[in-house]
Amino acid sequence: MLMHQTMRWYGPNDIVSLADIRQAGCSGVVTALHQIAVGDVWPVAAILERKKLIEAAGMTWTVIESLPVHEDIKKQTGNYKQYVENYKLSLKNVARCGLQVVTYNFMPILDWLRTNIAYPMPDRSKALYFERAAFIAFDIFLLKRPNAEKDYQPEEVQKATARFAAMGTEEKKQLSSNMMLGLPGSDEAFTPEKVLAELKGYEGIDAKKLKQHLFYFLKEVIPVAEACGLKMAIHPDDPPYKVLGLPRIVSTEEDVAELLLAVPSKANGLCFCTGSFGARADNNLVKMINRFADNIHFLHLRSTKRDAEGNFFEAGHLTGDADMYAIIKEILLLMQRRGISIPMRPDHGHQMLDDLAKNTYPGYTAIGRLKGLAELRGVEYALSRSIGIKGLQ
Ligand code: CS2
Ligand code: MN
Repeated sequence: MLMHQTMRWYGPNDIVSLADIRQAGCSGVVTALHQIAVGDVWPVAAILERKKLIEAAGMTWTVIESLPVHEDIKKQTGNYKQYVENYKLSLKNVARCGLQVVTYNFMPILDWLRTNIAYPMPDRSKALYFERAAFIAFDIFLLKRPNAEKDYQPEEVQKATARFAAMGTEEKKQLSSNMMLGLPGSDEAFTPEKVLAELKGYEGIDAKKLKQHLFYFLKEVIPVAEACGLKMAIHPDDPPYKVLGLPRIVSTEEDVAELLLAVPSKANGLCFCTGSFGARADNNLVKMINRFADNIHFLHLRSTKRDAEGNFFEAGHLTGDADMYAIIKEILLLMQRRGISIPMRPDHGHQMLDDLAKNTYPGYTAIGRLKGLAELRGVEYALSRSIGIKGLQ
């Protein structure tokens, strides 16, 4: 068995077409109904309409990314019980339409964060970059989060102060807009005022409390997923640690072990993202794949390059800190053991070649992801032959 090759597609408005995805060698598409407000039920008609588009392009839609979790559920405020019921109904509807894997994440308020979404690489392609000093400067001097400096070491505050003093108006504007990028697939950006207001809603919610809210959510929805043959796949935090004073609770091996234990079921699964987990040096990716093998239902393969200052950028899929050879080997062995083909997508690609002249969604260019997927496919092909696994899918 080999990985089921897919790519994320942001729907009919995506500058990347379904034909591009198919020509990149994919047989599957990962997408979501981004036009439906977070928390509302996904109607069967809308699911089937999207499914039909993908099948007409000669591919299958098996993985949803994401069926988003409403903030009220994460905070257990407002109509959270109704939103949980809506989530269950959406699960039943997607199962009725033949979908199999549902990705989601439990990051409070914001989603993945980068300080620079056009970081120049030596070959003049552009990457996503997280620069710690710039991030802290944004938190203290642009977002102006009350008491933000208390979350950092004095020398880090000094570095951020110097970094901010060296920024021109344009760079400060760009930093703010990068940090306020909307949820993947939504074109409505956050504003610092909105984030500050939302942050208030998390006062008193520490990692322990947020985990309780996640485990409550899982106890409610996993039995429904199980009953309709769906696999839930939670995506880890990106970056994988506390940001803007907000707890992030799916960052480490122990976080994953706890949430899988909260509701022991194959349906309570993981989207193993080597980029998100790999942004921490203390996450041993191969060990985690081995430990959570039976609950890995979706793979994001990408590789970040970290430095000692806590900065990281998206390296090429084979040239970052993630040992892609060992990772893909572990995945091949676990797929043989389980007798299944796990869907995989090349996460984040560089902006390169013709895409440099296009207005692409950061990290989701056609050519950069095609390059990454081709490299990953090559590693899988060579490994599968060397460990005696038959043929390419
Ligand atoms: C990416 C994101 O951050 C990542 O690794 O895969 O697009 C991620 O998929 C979303 O932020 C959460 O699903
Ligand atoms: Mn990912």
